[in-house]
Amino acid sequence: MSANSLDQDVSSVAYARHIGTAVLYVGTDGTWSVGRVGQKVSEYQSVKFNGQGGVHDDSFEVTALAAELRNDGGYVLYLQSNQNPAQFFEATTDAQGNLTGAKALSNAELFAAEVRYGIDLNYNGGLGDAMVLVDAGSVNLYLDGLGGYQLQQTDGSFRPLQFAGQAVTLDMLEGFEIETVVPKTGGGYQIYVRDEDDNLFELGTDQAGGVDAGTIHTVGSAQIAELEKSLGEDINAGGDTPVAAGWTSLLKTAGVKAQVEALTANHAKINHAGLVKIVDAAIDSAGGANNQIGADLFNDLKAIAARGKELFTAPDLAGTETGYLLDVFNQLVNGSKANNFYTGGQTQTQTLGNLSPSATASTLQKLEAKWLLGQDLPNPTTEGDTANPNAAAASGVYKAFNAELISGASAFDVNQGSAGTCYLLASMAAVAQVNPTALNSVFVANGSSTDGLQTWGVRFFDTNGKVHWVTANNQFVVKNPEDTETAYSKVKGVDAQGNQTKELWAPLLEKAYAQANELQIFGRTTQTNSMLAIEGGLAEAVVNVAGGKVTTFTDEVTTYNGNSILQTSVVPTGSTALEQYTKAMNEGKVLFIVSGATTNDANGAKLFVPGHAYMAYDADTSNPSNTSVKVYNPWGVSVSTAQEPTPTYLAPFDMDVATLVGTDGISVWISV
Ligand SMILES: [Ca+2]
Ligand SMILES: [Ca+2]
Ligand SMILES: [Ca+2]
Repeated sequence: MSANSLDQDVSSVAYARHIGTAVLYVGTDGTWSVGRVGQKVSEYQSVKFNGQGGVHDDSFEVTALAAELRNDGGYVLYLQSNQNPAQFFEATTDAQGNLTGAKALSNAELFAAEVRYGIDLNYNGGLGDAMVLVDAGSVNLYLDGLGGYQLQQTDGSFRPLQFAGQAVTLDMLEGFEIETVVPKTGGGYQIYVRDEDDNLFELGTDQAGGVDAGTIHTVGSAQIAELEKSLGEDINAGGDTPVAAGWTSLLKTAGVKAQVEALTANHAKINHAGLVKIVDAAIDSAGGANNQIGADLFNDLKAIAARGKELFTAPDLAGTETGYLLDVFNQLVNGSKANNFYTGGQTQTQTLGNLSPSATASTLQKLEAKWLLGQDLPNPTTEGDTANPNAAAASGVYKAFNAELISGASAFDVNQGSAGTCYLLASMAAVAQVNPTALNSVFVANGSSTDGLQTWGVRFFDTNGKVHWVTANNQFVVKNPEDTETAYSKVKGVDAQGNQTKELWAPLLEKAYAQANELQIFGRTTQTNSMLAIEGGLAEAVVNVAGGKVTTFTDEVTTYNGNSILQTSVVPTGSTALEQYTKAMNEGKVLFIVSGATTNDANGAKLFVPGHAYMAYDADTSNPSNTSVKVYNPWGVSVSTAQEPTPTYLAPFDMDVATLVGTDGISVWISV
């Protein structure tokens, strides 16, 4: 039950690293294989050098990023230097995976490859040499194709942001985000940068964009308020600009002003439907999809966002007000890491970009679709459940499902489909089972939109415990359009009386997790809006769904993925790990299980399989000191019946906590 085995079990099982025109697959030992989409994993070809397989990310000190199909039936591999992340290579193989050549890519060749295959190989947020807008304000800030920050001049030309004569790049500022740039009186710029703990820093540059190290200092909250006043900008996106009487007179777009005034008459608040009307009015007032929205409209939308705290209403299912609408409207208006791309349920993304005066009405419409209408559906492609050796790279199409969101939340509403999301579904099952009302604060019901689809606001916690929201609709992936069940988490549940139901919450939460992954908040290896990117994980999903922390007991404190929400603990003096798990179980805490080995019951039904996550719950909630749990497999309920006395696997099944904890290859994590 070492902490190490855990990491290999669920996080480091074999997985498809990229699926484009071909599949790049990484085995349990880290070796590369290539295959065609739709082939089974067993049919993939290992990548071979001089006839020998076993090539991995350290063999030549290059990490494989993607494989694509060549016209001659072979493959092309895109590779990144481990030493110098700015250096990329292209290698070719024949149809059997034998390496036939490799060359370093020039910047122009890197850009061409990005555009050709629609992959952001260097993670600058764009394809090719296109400039990516990072922040629109009195000075627009962009990233160039190589990830270097560029300040836009009033004449439209660009100046690179520099530090000690070096271009400042995205990589250099890891962990920091540039909030806003303003012109400095007397020339140059003031740049406001925020770190992951929300501390704000100010730094000054000279006229050429060179940072003067001597000017760097922190900015306190009182100063932020002063700055917001003087700049007229909501720097910390707090939405807390006071709503003064007659404030709407500053809105310059007639259609938007009229909507806001109608919606807020008699101090009424703006709900989701109202906010959609406002954005629709904004799109209409631009007068054509290809027209730029202009500074007036852009500033109007910013003025509404800046007052969001007072203007918006977004109660969760328990009736408690949330920051949902303010959060998503801020992403829409003030920019978001997730605005780099629009996926829309397709297998290839399009570049999108943040809103700015020069953005078109069509961009605004896409941002509305993404943040308010739940239409930016994840890329449906997955590699499949990695616990299943027959998994094949699969794609699918989206279809609307109409059912209740929740009918008696419980673990039995969780039925994993063919995506490798066991860790997420086990987490969801655990939260629903031990605290069914916890789900009420996860969702805001928006009702039906004009497209006839239902949407919900869906809440997640990031690795720092900060709340984020996305909007998700009731469309889910099916393998074939005529299918009546989803391909991934199923629209299938059990109500409080134990009757079969159709419920949407589990598939909604699974899909929304992929959407939120694009906000770069879960610390995952691939942070795209795709089902593939959320395959494989650990107990952190418990925290992403319900907040708090999770821990397991080992002989020393270890942090996983550099992530304090997932940290092992040492057993308190005078106690045992078994006592701690038993106590947690009886107190209604979440029990998340990672399995690294196969265990069968006496009749041969599977209890545990390797590389899979489970949850367990108190077998007797009326007894505060029982020592037995029921273990649930997120694959769904599967019990012994007269027709089928020995099903393939059992869920739920009974087990003593001591047996569970003592089972070879099992790790148990508890919420704290
Ligand atoms: Ca790029
Ligand atoms: Ca239910
Ligand atoms: Ca109990």
